[in-house]
Amino acid sequence: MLIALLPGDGIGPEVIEQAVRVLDAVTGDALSFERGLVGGAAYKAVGHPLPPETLDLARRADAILFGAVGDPDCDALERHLRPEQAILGLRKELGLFANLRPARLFPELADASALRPEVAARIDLVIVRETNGDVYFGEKGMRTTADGLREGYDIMSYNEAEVARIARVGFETARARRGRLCSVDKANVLETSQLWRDVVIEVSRDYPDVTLNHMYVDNAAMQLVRDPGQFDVIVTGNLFGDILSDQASMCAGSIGMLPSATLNSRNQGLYEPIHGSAPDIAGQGKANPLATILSAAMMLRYSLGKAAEADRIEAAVAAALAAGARSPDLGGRISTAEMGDAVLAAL
Ligand code: GGG
Repeated sequence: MLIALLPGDGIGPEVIEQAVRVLDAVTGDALSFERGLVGGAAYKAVGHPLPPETLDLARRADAILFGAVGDPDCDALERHLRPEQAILGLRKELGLFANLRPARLFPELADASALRPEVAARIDLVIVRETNGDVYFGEKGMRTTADGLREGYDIMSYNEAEVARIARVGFETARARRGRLCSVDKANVLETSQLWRDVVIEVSRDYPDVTLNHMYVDNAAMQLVRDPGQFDVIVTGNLFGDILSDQASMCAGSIGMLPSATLNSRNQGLYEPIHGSAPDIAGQGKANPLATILSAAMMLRYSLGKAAEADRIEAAVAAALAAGARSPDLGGRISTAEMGDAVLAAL
């Protein structure tokens, strides 16, 4: 099975290296890895954040393991050349529309959560984020108003087919868990959200066994901190999901802990930590590789049919934490490689 390894920028290569060590340990020689350039690293090497060779590799691969993109050296570039365009381009080109972001608190990390321990203990949810539409892909630009003011715009749009297919992923995910789906929108203000709500209700007729409720995104942000235990699965749009999942990560201890899978209709997947490239700590061995290691476990489960191996990795992460392994984001001092060692030792 071919895995496209796209380490990217900043801490991306460091965390990917640890995930590959863990994958090698649990799968033997069942996986072959081919590396590709992506993000700022690709721009600097060949002048584009998503070179055709990388796109070709991603298309050929059974799954993609992605690090992170983002590089302050590229801040002044035109938007289409910025590192972040690589992840947006991969999602669009491969039709990767369903981003699953599980957030749960490993019991050993209760002290690392931003919440009171008794509240944090209840967090165990999945955010299903749509990743092919919304303001990320609508028409955008810069213009000058009649008064001579610069004006930026990003059009937010969703059509009913896009909403229906992500809603189905939300319902299916909820059906396989505790049977509760919360659809998050801003239907009191946005036309896209009104359509979103209408379509989610239409799709819900096929899922009578799933309990559906709706929540405005501002309320959802507040409720995530007040009582995250009320959520099972949240389905929402691209922008709201991006923001809410970063918030959920701090409830679960650290943004360094949250993995993700982004799937297309062929179940091909891109797997990545939800965190970005963290240029401020790049190259210092301070990054927590667990979100990437847990993303590798999701890859084994969702795209490669290796659920037992995925279980082993997740159990080893829990055991490493139970044995006291803590990177700086979790209040400890061990390095990126030492965290990888701790997971390997626990396997
Ligand atoms: N590994 C996640 C990552 O690299 N994030 C950087 C980023 O800009 N992401 C945009 C997005 O997730 O929509």
